[in-house]
Amino acid sequence: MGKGPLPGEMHQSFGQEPCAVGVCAHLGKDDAVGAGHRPHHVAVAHGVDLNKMVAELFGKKTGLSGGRGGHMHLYDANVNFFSSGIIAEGMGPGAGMALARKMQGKPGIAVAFVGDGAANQGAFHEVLNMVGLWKLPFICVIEDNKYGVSVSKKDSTAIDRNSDRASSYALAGEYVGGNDPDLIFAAAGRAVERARRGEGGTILELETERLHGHFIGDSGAYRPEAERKAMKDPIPTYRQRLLAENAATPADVAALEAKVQTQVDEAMRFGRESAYPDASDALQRLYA
Ligand SMILES: Cc1ncc(C[n+]2csc(CCOP(=O)(O)OP(=O)(O)O)c2C)c(N)n1
Repeated sequence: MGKGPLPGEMHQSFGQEPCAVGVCAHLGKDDAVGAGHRPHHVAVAHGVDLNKMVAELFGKKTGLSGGRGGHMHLYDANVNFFSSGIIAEGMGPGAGMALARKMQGKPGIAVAFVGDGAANQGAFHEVLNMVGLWKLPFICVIEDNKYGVSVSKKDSTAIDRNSDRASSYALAGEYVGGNDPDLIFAAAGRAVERARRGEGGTILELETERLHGHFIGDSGAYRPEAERKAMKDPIPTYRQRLLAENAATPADVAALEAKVQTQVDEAMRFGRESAYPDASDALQRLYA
């Protein structure tokens, strides 16, 4: 941790890709998206500039925030995307962006991605109350990977499904099991259409998997062996499904993977080869 070219620790999203893709496929540039401390899958799915995002992870001058934000604090105004290391921080600013759109009569909705742990934070409940009261075009997506660091959802949350809390806030609530991109896409479509029609917000809780530890270096030894073995990587699983259902040919899949690999290689090259910010830059953009 902290010894390689990436400064600080890294919270990865392996396994949670279906949540990001299934929701963001319904969104455009007018829609604001806020993510948490594990934001990269959501950022990529919402169209954040990949080169600048990777440069930001490397702490480089060409990064989204000039290397100041690091891997948790990503900001891309071009697509209305932000993320924060403060748990549930997407809620307040996200609902604010929904309120601004409603008051100014501007198009777009706001979506906040939070974890199941974040759903026990005060901001989650306070914000959802206002979202319900003011019928804001806002969706709270809970990525239920069943853990907050090393504490399991069943040891920290009074009810099985946070989506059941929706009626307390005059919101719609839906739970999607199975980390299935198609089911997530369908449920997200219902929530997005509802928000766009002005009918109010939704708690969309998505069962997913955190395939790795909480951060790089966390072995996840606190998880029962059987639970760890049962986890499935959704990407090869979906590839198999596409092929089995003849929705894509092996050549289609290979071409898509090659295209993505080229984009990733280019972003890595851009990030590695970019310069670090000048030391004299450290005190810029500070507000006292
Ligand atoms: C307000 C606040 N409290 C505590 C922390 C420390 N912290 C970082 S990640 C985390 C657990 C988050 O769990 P969850 O919301 O389920 O997200 P996941 O890591 O599973 O994606 C905590 C408590 C923090 N960053 N912010």
